[in-house]
Amino acid sequence: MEKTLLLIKPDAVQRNLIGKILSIIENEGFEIIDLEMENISREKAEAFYSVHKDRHFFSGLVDYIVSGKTVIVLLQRDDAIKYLRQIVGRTNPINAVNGTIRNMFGQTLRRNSVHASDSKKSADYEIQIFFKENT
Ligand code: FUP
Repeated sequence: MEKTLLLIKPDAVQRNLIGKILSIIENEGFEIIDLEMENISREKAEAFYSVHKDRHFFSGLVDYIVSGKTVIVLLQRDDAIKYLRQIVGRTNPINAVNGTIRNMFGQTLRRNSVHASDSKKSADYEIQIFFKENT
């Protein structure tokens, strides 16, 4: 079994989509092994997105993720990282395949409803930011 991290971002929390998104996740065979809802601090957000720190969109991305509550979900499943990326869909909702989470709920490139770890290395890094006791 493999672990991965899902964030339900402020745009989706504000539109009352937590239940719908978690229901999709559970129906796809993931086990929710831990879950928290918080206003992510700027410090944690900058660490979480540090891979993007030199990109033009970094400050806007950090401002957005700290703008409201986020649900942070630790998941487990066979092939969890790749499978979650598949059901989440492409980064920009405009490009996301029909039926994927970002296709159904995403609003813009930034307000794309969810985050999913993109590799084993980033999953390990992202999980320890929020769930130190699970690493
Ligand atoms: P993803 O792994 O699909 O979440 O996408 P990236 O790691 O490429 O981007 C991280 C986040 O930055 C995305 F959720 C959307 C946001 N982003 C912008 O806000 N503007 C951009 O120009 C590119 C990405």
